[in-house]
Amino acid sequence: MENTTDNKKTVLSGIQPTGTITLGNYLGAVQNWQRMQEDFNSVFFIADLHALTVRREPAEFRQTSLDFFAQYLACGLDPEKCILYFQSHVRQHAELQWILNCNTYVGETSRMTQFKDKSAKHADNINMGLMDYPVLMAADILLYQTDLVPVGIDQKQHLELTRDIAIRFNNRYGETFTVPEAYIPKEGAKICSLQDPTAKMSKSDPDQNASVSIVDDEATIVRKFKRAVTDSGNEICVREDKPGITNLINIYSAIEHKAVSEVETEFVGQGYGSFKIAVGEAVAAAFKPVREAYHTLIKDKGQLSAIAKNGAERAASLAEKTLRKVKKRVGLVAF
Ligand code: ATP
Ligand code: LTN
Repeated sequence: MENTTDNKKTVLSGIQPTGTITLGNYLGAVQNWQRMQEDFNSVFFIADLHALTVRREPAEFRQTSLDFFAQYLACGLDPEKCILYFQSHVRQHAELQWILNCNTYVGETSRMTQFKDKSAKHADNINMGLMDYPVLMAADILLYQTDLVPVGIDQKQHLELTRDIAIRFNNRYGETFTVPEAYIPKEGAKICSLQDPTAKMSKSDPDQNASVSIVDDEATIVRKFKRAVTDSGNEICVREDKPGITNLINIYSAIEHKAVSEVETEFVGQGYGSFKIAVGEAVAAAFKPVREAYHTLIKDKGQLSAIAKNGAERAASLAEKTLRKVKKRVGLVAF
């Protein structure tokens, strides 16, 4: 990553540390990051500053953030192959955000869908951070001269704003930032809730049966799939009027790396009941090594802190290069 003479593109992404990593986050995001770290200069962080836009209980938030870091590692993100750190440990993120704030219009952030949704959901706490969330995200991305940002479809609008900010800054002050592109996977872009297959699986869903965590035990995973809401009829195929079965087929296909048509053939003539168990068992088997690795990693705080500190140092030295350039461009005095 520090080798700037290579021709590799830079990839960056993050997740807010709330709850635990779900099957949706895994198939939509982390599984792709793990693949991408082999071929790209990769930067992955815990978006803990972003998570402060909603009120958190401090002790619980600290623990969840640490758990999340161990889960990143358990999913196969390798500190030898990518830079892993906590956003709050690299002060350049917040510093660049201020300068970008002064180059972003209130009208641009207040029209973001996520801001409107979250304002409605947290009507008693519409804080400045909630509206400024996408500008911090732009700072995260632009600090590392990122080419590609692997995210689910819900983050596309924030990526477009990031591009607008970068282009505007470059036009006003001269070429400074790489203009990034969103990388939205075809498979796994939207895994749906097991209880409402028309809605996205979400880690903050209060219904425990709606989502599957990567650290759920085998019996829990199979039980959640057995209880998954399915559709009328008994045919196992992808169809618009069968959102429940379609979601289960998509999950099985993504986890087993099989084409959807292959999955449909495999289960011809079988009932919903046995199919649900098969999907549950496949997910449980795939997550078993992840869960085991997580339980080992979380016991070793020394190792986690060493990896996070090293990641933050490497990230800060890259980020500082961009930040220094930005400060010079806007006319701040430097000695
Ligand atoms: P929350 O419930 O806290 O809003 P979330 O589960 O929706 O969380 P995010 O933190 O918003 O997840 O997203 C983390 C990453 O995972 C993003 O790249 C997002 O696009 C992706 N992602 C989240 N949910 C899904 C899903 N159901 N299917 C595919 N990708 C998803
Ligand atoms: N908003 C993102 C999390 C996030 C992010 C980023 C993703 C914060 N900063 C930079 C990609 C790049 C989300 O997934 N909710």
